[in-house]
Amino acid sequence: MNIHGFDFHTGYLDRKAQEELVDCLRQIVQKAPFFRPQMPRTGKPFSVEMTSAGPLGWVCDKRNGYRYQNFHPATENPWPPMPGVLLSVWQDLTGYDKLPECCLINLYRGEKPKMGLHRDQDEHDLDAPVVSISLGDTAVFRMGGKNRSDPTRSIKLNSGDAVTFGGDARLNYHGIDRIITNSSTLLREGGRINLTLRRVNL
Ligand code: MD6
Ligand code: FE
Repeated sequence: MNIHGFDFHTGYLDRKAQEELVDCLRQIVQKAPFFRPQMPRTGKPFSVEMTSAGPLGWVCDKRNGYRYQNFHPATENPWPPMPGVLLSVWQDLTGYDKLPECCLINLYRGEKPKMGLHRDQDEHDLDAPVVSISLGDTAVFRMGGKNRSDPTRSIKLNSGDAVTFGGDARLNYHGIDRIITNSSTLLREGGRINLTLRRVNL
């Protein structure tokens, strides 16, 4: 991959590590259930469900838009702690001197879930990379450039793949076009889970 700051680690987690991570996520989701965010202003529901772990979680609704907050929007409880294994992944892939504060958990399941072209720009610390881990069904990921109209390329993200977005690529546009149903046996209920680890505060 020749985009500076965009690193693609194919097969980063082996099957056993993926299964252990899924067990860990089940415990998180018991305490912090998936919810369906809404677009700012229009209130249109996302096709993806979300939850978070760590001191901060990313939420979005019609009234208050995109933001990080320290409690779950439905239970109003603090988010479950960041799993230690994800702190190790962060250290290994980024070597960054500050810890990630949010593990955003995206669930792609049901009728044609996708995520439109966007930039991750709600964080204050834009020097910190974003680390993404894919679990379950393969995703067709779209990688763009600094402007929405820049050329894009399509990349398949398989279960166990990790991607880091840092440096010049930190604010590049990207999205998920579609999920290839039944391409993985990892998740009993099917679908795909994506984790993104983020440092939010400076
Ligand atoms: C996803 N990923 O893979 C969506 N954001 O489901 C993202 O939006 C993303 O993969 C920032 C950095 C890496 C990512
Ligand atoms: Fe993103």
